[in-house]
Amino acid sequence: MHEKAERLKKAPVRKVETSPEVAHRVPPGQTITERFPILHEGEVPSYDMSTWTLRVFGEVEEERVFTYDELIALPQTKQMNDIHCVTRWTKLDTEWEGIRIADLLPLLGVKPEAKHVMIYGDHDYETNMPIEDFLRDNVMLAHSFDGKPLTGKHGWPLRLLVPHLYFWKSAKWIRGIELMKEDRPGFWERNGFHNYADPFEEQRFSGEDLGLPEDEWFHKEFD
Ligand SMILES: Nc1nc2c(c(=O)[nH]1)N[C@H]1C(S)=C(S)[C@@H](COP(=O)(O)O)O[C@H]1N2
Ligand SMILES: [Mo]
Repeated sequence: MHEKAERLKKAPVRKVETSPEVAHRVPPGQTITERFPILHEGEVPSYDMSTWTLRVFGEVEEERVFTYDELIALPQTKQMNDIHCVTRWTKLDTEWEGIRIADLLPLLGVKPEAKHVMIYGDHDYETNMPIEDFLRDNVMLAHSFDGKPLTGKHGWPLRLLVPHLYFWKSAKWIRGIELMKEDRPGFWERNGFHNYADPFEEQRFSGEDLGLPEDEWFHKEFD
């Protein structure tokens, strides 16, 4: 098992009071933060936007390679939602703008055989989910946070946003979307983390029962 999953299981939980008005929005075992912690593997990538592309392929009628300008020309949506990281922080009322997956995918013609998706982000990041989750109303390719373009550390130029699953499913620096007949585990899903990852069900880990994750995010870089 990946050492991150092992470490999280053994660590203590930081207890912070949650006010009663928002308690129903905070999944079990989570702590609210005003910060925006930064978590990823590897270096923040840099891009030449004249050559940057997003490839959508697999079980679609017509595969497409989108430039950034083509995506920005599509209908844009603003939304507010909460986000929940498996390292136990929850951030309420985060504001995003981008292109809804439900507006994008129909342009290619999704084949009925498409049941799952694999998301590809730099560098070699992969994460998977069922297609009905991917097509939910508030799942988007986000380019802005809090009214401003995403910072490099948070996924500029484009990241996935999947509010109803733990935040590792929200791949930063997204470059590809594969529609698949069969499910396949992504990076963290192969390394001790849950395949589906519903925060309200506390689906943190695969295999054994839940341990007590640490509050390691508290010491991470944030903005
Ligand atoms: N490409 C890529 N996307 C990624 C990751 C990564 O390592 N690479 N880490 C994931 C994890 S584990 C989390 S918790 C969130 C963190 O996003 P943030 O840094 O904007 O808070 O990004 C997710 N997306
Ligand atoms: Mo994470």
